[in-house]
Amino acid sequence: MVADTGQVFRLEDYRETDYLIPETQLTFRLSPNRTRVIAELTVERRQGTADDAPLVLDGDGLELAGLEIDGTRVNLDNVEVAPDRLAIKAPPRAKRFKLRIETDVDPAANRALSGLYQSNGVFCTQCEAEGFRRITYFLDRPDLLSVYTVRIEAARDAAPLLLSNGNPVEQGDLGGGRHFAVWHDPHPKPSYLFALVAGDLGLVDDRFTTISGRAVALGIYVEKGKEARAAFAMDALKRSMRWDEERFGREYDLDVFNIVAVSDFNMGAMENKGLNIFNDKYVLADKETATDADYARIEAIIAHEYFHNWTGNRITCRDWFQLCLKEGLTVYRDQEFTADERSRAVERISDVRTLRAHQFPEDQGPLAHPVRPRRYREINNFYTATVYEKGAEIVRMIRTIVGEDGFREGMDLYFDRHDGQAVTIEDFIAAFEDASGADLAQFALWYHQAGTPNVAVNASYDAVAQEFVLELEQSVPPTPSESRKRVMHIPLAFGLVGPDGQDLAAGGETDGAIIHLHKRKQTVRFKGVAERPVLSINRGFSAPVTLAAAQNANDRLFLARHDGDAFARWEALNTLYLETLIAASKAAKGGKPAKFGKDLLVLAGEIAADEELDPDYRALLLSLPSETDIAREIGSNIDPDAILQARRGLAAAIAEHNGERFAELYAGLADTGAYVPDAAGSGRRALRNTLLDYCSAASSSPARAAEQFHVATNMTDRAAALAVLADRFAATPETEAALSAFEARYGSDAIVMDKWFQVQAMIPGVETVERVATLAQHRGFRMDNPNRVRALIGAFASANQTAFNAADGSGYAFVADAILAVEAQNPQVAARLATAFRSWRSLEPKRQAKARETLSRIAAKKGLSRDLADIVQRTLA
Ligand code: B3K
Ligand code: ZN
Repeated sequence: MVADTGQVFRLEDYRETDYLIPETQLTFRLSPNRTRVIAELTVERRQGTADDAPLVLDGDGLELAGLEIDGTRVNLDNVEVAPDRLAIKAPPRAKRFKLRIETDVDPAANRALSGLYQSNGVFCTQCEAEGFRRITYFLDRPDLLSVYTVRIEAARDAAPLLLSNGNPVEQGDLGGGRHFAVWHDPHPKPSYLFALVAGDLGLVDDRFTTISGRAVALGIYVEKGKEARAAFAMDALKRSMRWDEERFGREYDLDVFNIVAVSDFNMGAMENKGLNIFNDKYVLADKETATDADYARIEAIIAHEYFHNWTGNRITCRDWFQLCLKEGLTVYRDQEFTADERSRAVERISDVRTLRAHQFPEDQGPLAHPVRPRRYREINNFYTATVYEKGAEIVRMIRTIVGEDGFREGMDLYFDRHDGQAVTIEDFIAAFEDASGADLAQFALWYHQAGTPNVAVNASYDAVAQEFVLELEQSVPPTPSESRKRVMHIPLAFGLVGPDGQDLAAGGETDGAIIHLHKRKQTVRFKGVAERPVLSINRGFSAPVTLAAAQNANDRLFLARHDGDAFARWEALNTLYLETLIAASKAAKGGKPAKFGKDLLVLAGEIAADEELDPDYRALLLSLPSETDIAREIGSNIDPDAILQARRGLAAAIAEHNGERFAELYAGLADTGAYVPDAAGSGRRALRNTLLDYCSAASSSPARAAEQFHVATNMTDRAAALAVLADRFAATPETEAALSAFEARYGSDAIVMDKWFQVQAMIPGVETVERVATLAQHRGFRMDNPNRVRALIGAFASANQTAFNAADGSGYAFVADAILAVEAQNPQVAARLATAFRSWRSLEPKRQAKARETLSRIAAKKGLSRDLADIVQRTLA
């Protein structure tokens, strides 16, 4: 564990290295407790490097076992050796020399899951961001590109499979039960993309022929016996490869592409060149064990990691401040892939919901940072929703500004210009400016200023002058990174919707249907408008902003029925729900019953039955904002119990008003054909399960949900029914019976049992604190497995508003203890868990005090890791 030293890394301190390492040869003599790593590096003095410049390599917890230069053992008097550093004071003056470094590492003891470790006995690696330095001393930074040749030696029984990046070149026997394999990756790459896997795994193989005719052997390796569950991932991989050729003109560039699924993994997956390593929950799926949502995540993550081959690997980041260069862009690409493969409208709404749920609170709280940060203490804490999701929104806005063709030309220029380089956000922006002639100087502030901009919109119509006038005003709230903000370029797609529901020809001072807000205040006039239109603004969520638009409920109801933009239509309804829920939670806080206007209840009934709308879109239209969504909109002095009560109240009111209709629709959507996890099949199930939730909201009986649980023929319907039972009928025998049946059936399948842990962690109410504490003692739970921790502790802390924020502070105390227990083995996962506290200042005063106390207790602990100290100190600041 890297203890906190308080050191801060700054963007402006970037310097090129004095030395290059054009070639890297690695030999691994694998053994669980003592693996010898031999690194033979070709080191080259960069032109202009001072004669006496030392060669300083990064390490992390390393033990040096040997050091030679050009075949001669190095006198250690001229070397500074520490676990985190190897400094050769006077390297040879020659242009090139060979450096041979031997280190010993202990993969079995590595529970931080960074560097070389073991998962279920399989050797594997995770090097991004700074894990390679836990394997050998190196210039472990993304701008140092090297060509790797890797030789792996291992016991044949334990590890018949030996994989690394690139193409296989040789394999053979070593006698004594050991064997070896050699891999060569011709593409120069940074160390964070290095990977190795050795173990005994099952294989699913296939072939792909690229557009220019290159034959690629595809392999997905999973735990033996689970091969059938990798078929969907393989299909998603082939579709991703084809899509990148068609949409971005990007072809694959090696003879093999391998994916390995492991059960102990700190995040979703990793894009190592030619050898992606995945968290097994994002590979394995069949209808008995995975939900539609799981299938969709698998497809998106397989695509995301594959797309990194060009956006991240062929063109990488100059330094870690540029992380969004690969992550924001690759998220944008995977979102477009899903939109093309499934439903564009549903994908956009889902992406916006994710952005609001994860990025907005980050941007509005103590952890806010620019999409391209200027300083960090621990880079792993910057793999955030801001870098990923807001980063993707910026790319989307560039496309809106330069247009579809300009965007493709800009991307092509970026690929042509920078293939094989490590570059910056400035290089990325320049490609679009040069290809399209657009001036993106003001727009670039999106990368540099944190905080969610707000746009106040005031619309007025003058019937006599036949003029519609829009007054817009932008503001960006102060954040820890910048107290004063500059005026941004905000592209707002819009429409003026006439009484017949059709858009009026826009005209006015706009670029087609986009208003480019460049100034703090801007007025836009539309002349010759014969009748008062209804304004639909920020269509498609063209800019990631909050809007303060005074619009009456009738106009919102009108848009919710008629807006031609599918996103804006959903948004109008969502805003109505939010306004209603905020009013109801205020009432609940004051101990008064809520009143719900009939219009909204009627509209929900109409939508549910509207056969012209796709079922998945209908399901989204019917989904109420989550408790966290409502809390975020309220913003301050939050009482989670009042929010829960309001949300329950509105759901019941909608359900009671539409009781019979919902029950009939629910029955009519019953599963008939075979299970297909595509947009059509999953849409139908999503709508039906949304209706199950409503029908249960209006009933005091768990019978319907229990019935669905027991007759379900797929995990989507089974898990949805279990969620309704747990959420609404936690204390009933039906729910206990369903939980027991689930455990009896899936007890030995860890990734399925995560659903069982999670569904219980989310049961509203303070009693859940005790339930979760008991579940943490369950034989299937392990504090050293990130999936288990996220399913139980993570879900509890980030999604269970009433229990985590229990007024007596017991939820906070439990999570704090869990964070410290996790930290002892895995600081990265502990730090991520701690971000659940980021919105503590928006709570009502009593809860705030409890949260502050708890955070201070963590902060006061001696010897905190850099990861956790960074998060906790920023959260308290
Ligand atoms: N690039 C990895 C994330 C690495 C996280 C390191 N803490 C997965 C991805 O974004 O595709
Ligand atoms: Zn990524």
